[in-house]
Amino acid sequence: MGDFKLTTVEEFEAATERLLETGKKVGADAWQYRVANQTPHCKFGEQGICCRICSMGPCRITPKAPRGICGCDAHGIVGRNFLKFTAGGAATHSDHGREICHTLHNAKAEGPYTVKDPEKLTRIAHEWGVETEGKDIYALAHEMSELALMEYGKPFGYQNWLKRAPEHTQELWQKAEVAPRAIDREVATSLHMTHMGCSSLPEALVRQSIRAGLCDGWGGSMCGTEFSDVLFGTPKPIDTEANLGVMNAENVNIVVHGHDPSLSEMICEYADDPEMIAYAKEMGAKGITISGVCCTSNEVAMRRGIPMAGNFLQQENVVLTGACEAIVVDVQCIFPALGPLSKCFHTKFITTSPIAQMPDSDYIRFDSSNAAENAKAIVKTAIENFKNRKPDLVYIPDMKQKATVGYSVEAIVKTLDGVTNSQVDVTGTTKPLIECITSGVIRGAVAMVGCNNPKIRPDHAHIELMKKLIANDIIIVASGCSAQAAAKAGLMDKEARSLCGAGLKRVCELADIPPVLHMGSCVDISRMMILVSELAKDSGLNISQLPVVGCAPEWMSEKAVSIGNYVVGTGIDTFLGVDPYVAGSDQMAQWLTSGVRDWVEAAYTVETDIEKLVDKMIERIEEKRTAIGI
Ligand code: MSK
Repeated sequence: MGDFKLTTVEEFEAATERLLETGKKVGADAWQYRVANQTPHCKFGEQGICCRICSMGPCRITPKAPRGICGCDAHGIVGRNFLKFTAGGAATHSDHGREICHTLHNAKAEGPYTVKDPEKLTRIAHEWGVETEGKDIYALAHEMSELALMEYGKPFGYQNWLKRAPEHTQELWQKAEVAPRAIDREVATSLHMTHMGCSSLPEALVRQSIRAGLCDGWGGSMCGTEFSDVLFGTPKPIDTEANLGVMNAENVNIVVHGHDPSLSEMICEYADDPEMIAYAKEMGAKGITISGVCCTSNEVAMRRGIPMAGNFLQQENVVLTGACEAIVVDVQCIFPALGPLSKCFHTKFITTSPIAQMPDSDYIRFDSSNAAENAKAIVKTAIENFKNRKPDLVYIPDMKQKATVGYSVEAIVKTLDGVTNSQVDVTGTTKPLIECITSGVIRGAVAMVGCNNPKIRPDHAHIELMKKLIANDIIIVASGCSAQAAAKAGLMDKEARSLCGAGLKRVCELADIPPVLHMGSCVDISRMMILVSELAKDSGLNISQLPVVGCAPEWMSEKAVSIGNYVVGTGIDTFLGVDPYVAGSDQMAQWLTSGVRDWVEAAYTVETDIEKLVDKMIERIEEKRTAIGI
């Protein structure tokens, strides 16, 4: 315990500097240089007041030109841009979910894709009113995947998963007309609304933004998470490691990057194959190390304990180590820069999805019908590339931390069963966690999510916020690149409990958990929606009354805006460290930071000063405690 020490952001930065030196030797570009080329950013774009949705423009709003050629004002332009951003994110997450449903449809007893959690599949089937008695599990998998795929295009009704929310929340959604219908419909309707000559009323655009977000979090993302668990297993606590030091200079290093676990699960499977390990030895390596970047990494870390090499802004660093034989990507958050960068080294940049095709990559198209042979081919390609390494370019920073990950809702409930003083049986519920919160041992919880963004010193906001929150007895659930920032720093090591306030420290000791719980990838924020719903039902409170807030201090993607909209839409106040391009419209800012509260009992706070951001979150949690008298 005494030796525990967090890795600092300064240490991360020193390691990156050293890697950039290697890059300079081979003429490599890097995001740090491109940021310098791209700043200062366009002020019109930053404020959301540039419109290019028809070819009369582009129109830009200034005091002298307050309306575009069609007459749309700044509020309409900002609103349409915000809704388009949301639709992009909702489409992306939901299409990932759709791919998982197709993979489930291809699952067979003989593999390569099998049902690893039949109990969960049966539970969901009962929830959806599907008869399971006497049914073969694969027949059920096919039936459920077809039903799930229908959620994308159902002509009538709302998302099936909405019934998981407390009744009060469902009523709010109906009343505010934000209950999401078919997933694809909400995306299409959003794009229809933002077409030239449709909506320019901020209220209407914000309302649809919330609904499109909800079709992601309570639709497509939930399909992605739940059916990934069915296919690959529901995560439970597992030990792993994080940061670039997980790469091994003596081994063939394969880095998986992106979001869809269908690919990475297969790669992990074949990298473990004795035949492949023997082949790697034949080629002069000692073995094979798989590690991950971004949310693919979160997926395989949560289920297999595969180490996490880094998060979003660290993706180039894995190539800069000179020790990466292959970076294998599926979809989302992949820098096209990896193509030219990999050409400066021996690294194979392998793209696998028709959705994410990039120049300077080797494209090995991957789908569930050829998964086994192509995963094997990819692993073999990496092994055969080991001999092409240039030893004088190899430098892996000696930097990694231990982490315990894998806190699905099921795992959290099970793990916290042990911390209750209750005289009645509360096992299998969230009541032990509620007791910790109502007694004040834990003051509340923060859902920390989202990316890195060069506008914010990378990882600094995530880590500093988390340190202050846990010191104030606020437990953290984290996902996406925020979770990886925590893991790299050491905040997912159980010994990080020494940094907590006395109450949270005691809970971490009793439950044997770290103070920051890894809940998965960005799609898995749907897990957090289920957790708050269970907390609300078990406590008799509304979600908006719980001392829980959401935070994305370094967000950058369209997906993050969609997430923000469904987190707010679920009744959770959400704090952003980067403005979502709405500064150009006071009306839009007013709707998002206050107006939406009348519909869903929560709203956004945007605060780019990280110190102030954390104080506002703590203040909000304490206000909520006071309001319910705890
Ligand atoms: S990977 S969306 S940078 S969290 Fe999910 Fe990270 Fe953000 Fe991509």
